[in-house]
Amino acid sequence: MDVRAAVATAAGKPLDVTTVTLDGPKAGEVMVEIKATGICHTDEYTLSGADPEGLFPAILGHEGAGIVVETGPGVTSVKTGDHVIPLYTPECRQCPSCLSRKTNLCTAIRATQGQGVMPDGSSRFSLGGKKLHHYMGTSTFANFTVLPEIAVAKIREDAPFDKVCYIGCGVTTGIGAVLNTAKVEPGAKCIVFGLGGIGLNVIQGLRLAAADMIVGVDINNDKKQWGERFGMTNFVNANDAGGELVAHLVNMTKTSADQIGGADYTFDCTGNVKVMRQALEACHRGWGQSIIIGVAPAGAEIATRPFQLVTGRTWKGTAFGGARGRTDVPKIVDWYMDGKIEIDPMITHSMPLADINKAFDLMHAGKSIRSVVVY
Ligand code: NAD
Ligand code: AHE
Ligand code: ZN
Repeated sequence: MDVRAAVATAAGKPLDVTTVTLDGPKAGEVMVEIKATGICHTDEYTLSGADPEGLFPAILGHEGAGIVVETGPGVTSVKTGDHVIPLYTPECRQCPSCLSRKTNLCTAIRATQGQGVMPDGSSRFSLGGKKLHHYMGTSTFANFTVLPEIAVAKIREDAPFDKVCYIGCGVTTGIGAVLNTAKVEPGAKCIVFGLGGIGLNVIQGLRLAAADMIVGVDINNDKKQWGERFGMTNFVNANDAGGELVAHLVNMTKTSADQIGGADYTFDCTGNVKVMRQALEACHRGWGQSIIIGVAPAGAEIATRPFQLVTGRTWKGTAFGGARGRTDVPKIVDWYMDGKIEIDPMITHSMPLADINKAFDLMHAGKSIRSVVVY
């Protein structure tokens, strides 16, 4: 069938909004009509050419919500008409990773997902008879897409697609990093580096966890009021502190009883490896944990003196906030519908698919928190 899609034809080029061909779902797959999709920094990262797994031509997008319109043979967990959020981290509940209970990183289809194809090795998308790659197993920059049934979370039907699509990545990643990965306890002192679409969700996760001190660090002063809106207690412009940023942050966390200082938990939400180092070194000696959320370009490496780890700091990473999609995403949708978490104010821009390139311009200019394409 013909569907409308934004095609990434080559690294660094604007997306080409056009009509492409989508084949129906095969065994174990479902076709979903995507009603809305957010644009995450990771889409920009892959489009820029910085992603070592980036493939072109491809249909990007991984932060969607929609309705199941067709199921392939053998599909049992969802049916036509179900409202769903596509999952770039699926949950098969059968692979060694799912069964380990130690990780959310299901490995059932990761290999083919990284090759831009469905689990049987073929693509459902084509243009003029030529294959288009899927992206992150989701390809939500098309108004219809095909996914394995293990890669959709069924959600309640009264949830608005143009808001809960953000739970498909940013909201779950930020809140999950706090609750699932760091397991922040009430009263904790925390620092969040990068107050964009992810960092603000870390901040609202920290508010849920009842953290005492929530320091936000950014290079854009406009982010001060954004952070405060969701519970940030202090703001630091990294450029104002210069080379003294880490010392400045450690000083801020000192008390009369604790002159060592340093945060209990820090979060990198920038993807910049220099910031990742600052985040680790701003942790408290003996127990501070730094959680890497940002995705860094091909070839980039993190560095620190091993002394930082010897003296009890821990470096951790998290993907999709450690969330098990089919289990946890419906609960996060409930949290939103019950008013426990906020989404609406963070969606600063919405647009039709035809204007999707504007979402990337707004992101580059630091003017948006989240842009959403509404189909
Ligand atoms: P964004 O562009 O909305 O926000 C990034 C923020 O970082 C901006 O406010 C920017 O001003 C700030 N920043 C840039 N350089 C900085 C510096 N040196 N010091 C402090 N702040 C700085 O991006 P986003 O959508 O919030 O994504 C953030 C990162 O998280 C990206 O790398 C993205 O790819 C990654 N990400 C990871 C996961 C995951 O599962 N691990 C999920 C989603 C996004
Ligand atoms: N292809 C990239 C991987 C980037 C990455 O780490 N992606 C995150 C999700 S970011 C969502 O906005 C992720 O899920 N990682 C786990 C995985 O299996 O990819 C690269 O850098 O190679
Ligand atoms: Zn994302």
